[in-house]
Order: sequence, then structure tokens, then C-alpha cells
Amino acid sequence: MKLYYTPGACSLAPHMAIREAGLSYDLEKVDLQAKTTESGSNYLEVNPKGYVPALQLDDGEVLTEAGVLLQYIADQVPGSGLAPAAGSTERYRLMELIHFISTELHKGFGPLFSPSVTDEAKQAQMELIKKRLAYLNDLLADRQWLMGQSFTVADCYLATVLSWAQHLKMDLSAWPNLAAYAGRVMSRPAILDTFKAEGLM
Ligand SMILES: N[C@@H](CCC(=O)N[C@@H](CS)C(=O)NCC(=O)O)C(=O)O
Repeated sequence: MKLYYTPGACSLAPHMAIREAGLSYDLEKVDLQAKTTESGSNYLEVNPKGYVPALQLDDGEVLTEAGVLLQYIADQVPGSGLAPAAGSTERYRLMELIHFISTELHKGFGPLFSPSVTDEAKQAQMELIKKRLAYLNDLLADRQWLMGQSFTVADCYLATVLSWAQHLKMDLSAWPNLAAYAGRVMSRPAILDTFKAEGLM
């Protein structure tokens, strides 16, 4: 499989998941402005939506949408614990978390990086994000990882979003469970290796 990615973007989440799963893979960097890849291809021919991530499977199929890629990757190694079995209630809990991170956090952070968004609008966005982080802080009060004792692909997604919070110099100390969680995530060798592989350390 080949992951199309841009360093530090949301493609970091499936990249972490691939490494956590121990799968072999190729990487191809995407220039999101030019919509080209590092090998000189037109990225719009890979993913007409024009954004990362995209995962090209060995049979040539291309999957898109971070939450789908995360689950596809986890399902390649069923014993890894990266996702509960498809069809189980626990799997729906995982999807609930992935959807929450995608719609309430991932997409919430986007405007904070945009030069065309006013400071006032960014401030309003930040207040919304803080509410969502407070929810996760409460969730993490009695558990090590988002789903409990097992690290899952939802944690790869949240780790990615938290890296943006840190990039924006948000002080996580207001949410101590989340701050401790961020430390735990960064102590995982596969996560650290992913940051290194994308040149982020
Ligand atoms: N719905 C997509 C959104 C992906 C997305 O927002 N990608 C951003 C980077 S984090 C991107 O490539 N933006 C460039 C663009 O939209 O042109 C998903 O969940 O994977």
C-alpha cells in the first residue's frame, strides 16, 4: 500500500496507524498547493478531492477519508487491538470517536491555520474546540486510551489533532487528563517514529 501524505497534516493519523500495525508501506509526499506528488504526478488523478490522505491499495484501489483509512489499516491486522471487531458495539464506539474527532476537532482546527480567517472568527472557533477538548479530558479521567485499556486507531487521530494544538501553542494544562494522555501517546515508539519519518522532530 502507498500512503499519500503531507507532513504534519491529517495524513499523519493513518501514517501512525500503519506503523502501529507493523504493516509495510510506501509513502508519497503531496504538495497541496500545486496538487502534485513528489514523483511529479498530478495528485488530482489519485484523489480528485485534492486533499490528503489517500491510500492506494496493492490492487490499485484508492481509499480516501482519514476515518476510513484508519479502520481499513486496523482491519488488516485483526489481532492488533487497533480496532474492535466489525459489527460489535465496541466497533461503533470506535466509529463514534473517530467521527467526533473528524467533525468536531479535525475540521474545527482547519480555520485556525487559514490566513483568510479573521482573528475574531479564530477566537470563536477556539472556544468551540476548547469545549470539545474538555469533553475528551473528562472521558480520559478513568482510562489510559480513548477506548479504555487498548490503544486504537482513534488514538492515532487524536494524537494528530493534539500535535496541531501544540503547534498553535495551546496550553493543554487546563485539561490535565488530556495533557497526560499526550505524553503517553508520545512515549509510543511507533508514534515517535512516525513524527520522525515526516521530519516533524
Ligand atoms: N474529509 C477529509 C478531509 C481531509 C483534509 O482536511 N485534509 C487537509 C489536510 S489536514 C488537506 O489536504 N487540505 C488541502 C485541501 O483541502 O486542498 C478527511 O477526513 O480525510
